[in-house]
Parts: sequence; C-alpha cells; structure tokens
Amino acid sequence: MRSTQRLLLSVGMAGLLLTVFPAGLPSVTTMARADSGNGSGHGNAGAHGAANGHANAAASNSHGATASSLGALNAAHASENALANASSDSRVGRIAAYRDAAAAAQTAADTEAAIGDALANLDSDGSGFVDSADEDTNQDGTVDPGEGTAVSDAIANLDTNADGVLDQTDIDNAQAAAETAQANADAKLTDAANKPVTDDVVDAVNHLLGIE
Ligand SMILES: [Ca+2]
Ligand SMILES: [Ca+2]
Repeated sequence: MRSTQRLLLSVGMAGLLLTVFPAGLPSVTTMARADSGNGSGHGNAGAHGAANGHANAAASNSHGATASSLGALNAAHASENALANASSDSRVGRIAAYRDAAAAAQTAADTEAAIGDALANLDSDGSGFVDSADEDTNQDGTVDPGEGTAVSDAIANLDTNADGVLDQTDIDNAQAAAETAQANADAKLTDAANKPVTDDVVDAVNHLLGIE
C-alpha cells in the first residue's frame, strides 16, 4: 500500500513536471535526484518545489517530523528504482542501506517472536522445550502421517544453535541477533542523516520507505 502511495505521488509529480517540460517527461531517476537535492536545499521554484512541498507536508502532518527536521533524509522520497540503483556512497544509497538493514532487523525480531510462540504453543509433552518428541501432538504414542509438521517446521527454521531443540538458548540467541540487527539499522540511518535522528524522524523516514 505504501508503494502505491509513493507511485501515486510520483505520478502526480510527473504530471506537474510534464506541464513544465511538455517536450519530454523526466525519468524517474532524474526526479529522484531532483528530489534528493531539494531535501538539503532551499527555494526550488516551480512545479517541482510545489510537488515536493506537498509530499513533505503530508509526511509532517501524519508523522510529526517536519521536512526541515528530516534534512537530507527527505531523499527517502526517492523512487523504488532510485533506491534500488543508487550508489552506496550517495544519500539515496545510504537510505537504501538503512532500508535493507531495517528489514533485516524486522526479520530478526520476527524470528525471536516465532521462537517464543513455538515454546508457548508447540510443547506438546510439557517438557518446557520443543523437540521431536513434541511431533506427537496428541501424545498418544504415535506420530501419525501429517501430525507434528508445525513442530518439525519450527525446529527446522528456528533452531539457532542447531541442536534439535528449541529452548531458552534459542530465544537468547535470537534476541541478541535482533539487537545487533537493530543497532546496525540505527547506525545506517545515522549515517544517512545530517540532522539529529529523533523518534519522529525515524517514523517519518520509515513511513516514506514503507517500513512499519
Ligand atoms: Ca516438549
Ligand atoms: Ca536449539
């Protein structure tokens, strides 16, 4: 849905640009670069300035951070294409690196939560941990065909130390991994920013990048 919003915004900007440049529609990449430049600059005149101002106002209204407080992070307005292809040294490239790191952090947090869910829901024999014995989900002494696949899948996907058991050690490992991944994402965002990264700024950038 966020991608759709960004696409609609891009289409709207393209329409405005088209009225100014009827001879040719600027490429998406050109628009993104212009957008990026506007993020750290002032006073762009004409249709582009109006379009960007509108986008910034929308971000500000719904997420508390002003375009000014975002500073260079206004480049998060960049198109998907620009994010995917930007040089890693560029502002948009650094923001793309943050987006990737944030996604990894979310995956790590999801893994930690999934291990907790497995311990809460898949411990069929009440041992306090999940292992192959829990595949006999009704504990009748027989693992029937199709029985216990949730258990075996969980062990296959979530066993952080590959000992065949899901237990507190796996939660601890996953928590540490999630914290490391989040710290990495935080560092990437700081690296992309040129102003203080407040919670409102994080929210606004995440909104622009489709991260929730
Ligand atoms: Ca068990
Ligand atoms: Ca384990």
